[in-house]
Amino acid sequence: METTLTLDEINIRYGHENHIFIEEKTAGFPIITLQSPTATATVAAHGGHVLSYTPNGEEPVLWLSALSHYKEGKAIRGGIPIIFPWFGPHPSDTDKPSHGFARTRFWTLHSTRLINGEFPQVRFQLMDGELTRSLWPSKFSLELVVTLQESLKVELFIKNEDTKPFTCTCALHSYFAVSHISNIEIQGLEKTSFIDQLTGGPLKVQEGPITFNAEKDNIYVDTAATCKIIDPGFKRAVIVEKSGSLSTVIWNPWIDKSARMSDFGDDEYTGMVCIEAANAAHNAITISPSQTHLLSTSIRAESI
Ligand code: TA6
Repeated sequence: METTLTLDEINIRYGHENHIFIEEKTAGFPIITLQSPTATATVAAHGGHVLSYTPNGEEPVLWLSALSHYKEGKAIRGGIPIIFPWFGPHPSDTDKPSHGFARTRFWTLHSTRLINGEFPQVRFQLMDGELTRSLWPSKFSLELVVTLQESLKVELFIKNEDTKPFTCTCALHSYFAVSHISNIEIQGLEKTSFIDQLTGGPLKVQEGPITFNAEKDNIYVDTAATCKIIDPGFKRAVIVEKSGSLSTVIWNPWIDKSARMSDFGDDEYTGMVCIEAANAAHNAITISPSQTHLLSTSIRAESI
């Protein structure tokens, strides 16, 4: 999005009446709204960050902290942060930002379109630059495509613009709204091996559906499985499909970790859970020059 355009000019160029419009949450913090016949989604240019996805007349499907920051350089707490080019703490330099830099930069609005006259789609881009190269030497381009149809589809195209291969870890770090963390279960990862980030140590194996009664921070590995949140309190299941991902991260901070995060309300942990389409740990990906890796997730809610 050219910063020289006024908001009105941006809406003339990229808006579609009743389906796509751009406004500013605060000055210089543009947010694009996508409206289909059955749902609404919003995406911030900052971080290429999907903020919300709400089927008409339903509870929001994605969770967003009431205490989130909305300013350049700070990751938004909730929605779908884009994690690139490393997942978690930097492997060797603790001075570098956790979860890489893609989620704390302004992305460029590339284009919008309306599919079949009713399903909105927006495309953002992020290219390497001086700052990113000071943190990670490789040349890259990221393209984010968000499409609102029967589901919310989020596609991250990771292209190697350099002359030699690069290896990265990445994730679509989705935060989901739930009625109460103690009353849900996550199906789909039964019998899957995982790294327990809280204890470290050898791989564990998931026995049965995932339930919660304490902090949980698991990286399930070598899995392309679809996950399903069963939420009796909201009388719904949330189906989380993915592609181009061999790790799934499941996280709830519970009480103590919530209290340590300034952008996370002390009691907010009861209303959220993360199911992240990732490539982490030994599922890191290596992309050859001029090649592109597609990481995507599709989300929808169904009544139960
Ligand atoms: O997704 C799990 C995780 O790696 C947790 O360890 C926790 O740190 C979470 O990401 C959020 O990280 P952030 O840097 O956004 O506070």
